[in-house]
Amino acid sequence: MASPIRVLTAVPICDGHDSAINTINLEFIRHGVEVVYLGYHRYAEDIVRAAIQEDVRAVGISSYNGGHVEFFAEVVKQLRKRGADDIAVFGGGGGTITHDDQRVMQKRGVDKIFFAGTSLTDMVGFVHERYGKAHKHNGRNGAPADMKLARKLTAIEDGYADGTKKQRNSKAAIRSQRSKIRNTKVIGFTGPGGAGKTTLIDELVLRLLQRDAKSRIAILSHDPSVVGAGALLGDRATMINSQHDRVFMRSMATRGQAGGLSPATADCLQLLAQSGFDYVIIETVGTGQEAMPFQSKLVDQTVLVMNPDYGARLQLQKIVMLDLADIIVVNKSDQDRARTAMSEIGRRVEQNGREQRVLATVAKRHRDGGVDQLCDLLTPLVRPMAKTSKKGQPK
Ligand code: B12
Repeated sequence: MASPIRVLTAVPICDGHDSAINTINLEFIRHGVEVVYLGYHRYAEDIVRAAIQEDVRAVGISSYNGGHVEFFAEVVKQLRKRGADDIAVFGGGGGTITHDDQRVMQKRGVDKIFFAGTSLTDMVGFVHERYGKAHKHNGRNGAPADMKLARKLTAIEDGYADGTKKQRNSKAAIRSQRSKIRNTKVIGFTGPGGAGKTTLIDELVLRLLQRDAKSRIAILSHDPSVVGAGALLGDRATMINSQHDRVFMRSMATRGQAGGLSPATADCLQLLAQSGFDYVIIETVGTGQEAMPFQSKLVDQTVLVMNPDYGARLQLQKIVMLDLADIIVVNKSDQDRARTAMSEIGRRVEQNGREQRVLATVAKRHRDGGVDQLCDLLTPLVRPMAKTSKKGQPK
């Protein structure tokens, strides 16, 4: 089976009209398209970086607040400048984009504008017809590193989709690939949907970027899908700090695999780790009580992110990751139930008799002390704020 069509959608800077694109996203997904949604109020530069890293076939822009002629043309220009002229640009903006505007925009390289009154069926049909076939890359050696890496990740995903690649999930295979990538720290984030994993990762990325002016970070973010179907790959819409040239982010659909990751995750992880990143962060889909996504030493450290509101205390006995995670984060700890949650979870992991840390965070809050602590725990060797003993040795 061929991989689904991947497109990226976004709303331009200074524009909060996201209702149209949300409707269009859902329709694309229902018709087998993997949609990487970047959200609203986005710079042309962020759209172009994301489109290249995600290796999408086209970028769909929904614009209502004016400036569309310049904005669409800027996206086309920057894509061309970065050698990604095979990524098409299309979109709409109801009555705010006139037919005269469209003529100018098409002269500047925009593929297609949809006007008010076009049916969703017509738009879906256009995407399938125009972007249904994979890019023919021109194989230029000068392609930027991000683009080369993005295309290799696509090739891995395609290999699993068409059956030419089989999952290497044996413990020995994973151990051998991990031993080749010692310089990269791999951190796995998991936890139920809505606990704030993506926001927490974004805040962690901010700290990692600030602490080491040269560090490069990769993020592999997963969202659920069934085999051959579409998916909303929406984690980028939450990311603010991760829209950065030192961050390479890739959104992956699970494509039918249960447990929180994709069949291609281990191979993609290996490729990223061999590509010189200092940190690779893996985010699973929102998981259930039984999930154990990071088996066989796939990652160096695991972080379980929880909501303070998980139900009765008995529920904690059933969450397998509470036995396995290195760090348990109770996010949204500004909520009333957080103190109880911290104490119940603390007592639950005490029973495991191994070194596990329980932290409270409010990831949505700027400069949150809990997120600082998490960053310290994950980066003990580079931490400039490390507490030292009297002898000057790190504690
Ligand atoms: C809904 C709406 C809002 C909602 C937005 C809710 C939301 N979260 O999106 C609210 C009430 C919040 C709002 C606020 C504002 N709005 Co308003 N809003 C609209 C409205 C009524 C509809 C837009 C819409 O969603 N249409 C539904 C879509 C599905 O249909 P469509 O627009 O016809 O689009 C078709 C195609 O173009 C295509 N399409 C659209 N996008 C894309 C993208 C892709 C990839 C593809 C393939 C196709 C495609 O899909 C449709 C197919 O039929 C328009 C007026 C209008 N009738 O268009 C004003 C309008 C866009 N808003 C306007 C203004 C001025 C504002 C405000 C600045 C008002 C204010 N002073 O506060 C704020 C700005 C908010 C912000 N943060 O940016 C103006 C813009 C004027 C301009 N550009 O010159 C408009 C045109 C109203 C007007 N006539 O004055 N707005």
